[in-house]
Amino acid sequence: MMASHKRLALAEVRDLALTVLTHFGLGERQAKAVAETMVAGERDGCTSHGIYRLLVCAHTIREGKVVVDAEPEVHDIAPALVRVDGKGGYAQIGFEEGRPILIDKAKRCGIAALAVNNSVHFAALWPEVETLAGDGLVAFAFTPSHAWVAPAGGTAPIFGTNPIAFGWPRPGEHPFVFDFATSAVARGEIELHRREGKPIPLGWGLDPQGQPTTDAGEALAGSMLTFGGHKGSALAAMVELIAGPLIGDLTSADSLAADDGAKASPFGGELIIAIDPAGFLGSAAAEHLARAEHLFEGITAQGARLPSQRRYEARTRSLQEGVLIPARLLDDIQALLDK
Ligand code: NDP
Ligand code: PYC
Repeated sequence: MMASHKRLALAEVRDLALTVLTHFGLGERQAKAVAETMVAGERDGCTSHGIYRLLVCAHTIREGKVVVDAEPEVHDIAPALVRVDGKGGYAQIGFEEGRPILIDKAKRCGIAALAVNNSVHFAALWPEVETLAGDGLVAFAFTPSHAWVAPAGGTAPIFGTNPIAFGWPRPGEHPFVFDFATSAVARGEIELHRREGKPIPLGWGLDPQGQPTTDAGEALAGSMLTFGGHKGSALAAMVELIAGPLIGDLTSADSLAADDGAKASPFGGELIIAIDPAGFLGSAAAEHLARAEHLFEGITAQGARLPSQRRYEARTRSLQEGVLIPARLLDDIQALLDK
């Protein structure tokens, strides 16, 4: 094992996360839900959204940007629509509250959407689409963040890192899931490069003067770039629109303005859409889902891998062996408990 890393069992990661979150005054329900997403991030090798985020949560709570005892409020607004007002708490409990209603509506109407509003969001989206796909639904999730990303052809931040996640149910297999930022990479990944003093590849960001940079700190101070040039830029704009104004919530620019220099996690909304294959297909759904498997076979037969394959493999390993956490990160997390 690398001396710079320590191996922890997942139960130890969970205990550490709960200890820190409750130390900062986060209520029990939120602490549990938030800790679970961090454990899932570490377990699946998604370290930019694992327990590194304890540093971010501690700061966000200390800045007074989270309602620590928030209780989400459900608004059942239409047969296929549900809105959950997160009341200023973390988005995880908004999703937790809305999920069973979304599933029920999707199964009754064939398609349904959940808007989680007024929430603090720092998390990866794959846990949500994966669980919905596990319930047999095709799922999409979108959320804006803070205005950190320049549009293609521009040099000033306007978009958030705006992730898009998709989940597809597979009989007898883990769901097919992808989840990525519409920026070249998540901001958390650039933060991790900065912490480790590592350069970033060209194409991830511009310095404050609008010039390409390999310096993580300069890119964080300047602007991040979208993936795929104008294509990622258009998708980032779509996420702003459908998970901002469409659901009556903030854009990434609004979120950054509301942050007012606190450097806390983004605040706003998330849109989750669920489709029941049986809505279109009725009793033929199983036959068509089985047909979809040919697509996955066609990908893997070429030696290419499916998105989430790495994650599922990491999960199997972590459940047996635990996870390696950088010793410096553990020190920084422990130091939070002295504050
Ligand atoms: P990546 O660029 O690492 O891309 C992630 C996705 O692409 C995963 O589904 C991954 O699967 C898949 N993938 C990667 N390499 C391959 C490959 N060679 N073949 C097939 N599939 C591949 O992620 P990002 O840095 O863009 O985003 C990381 C996380 O950050 C996301 O979970 C996102 O939700 C989160 N995020 C959250 C935000 C928020 O506001 N809450 C904002 C921005 C990002 P695998 O996991 O198996 O490698
Ligand atoms: O890594 O880009 C990111 C991010 C923003 C909000 C949560 N994660």
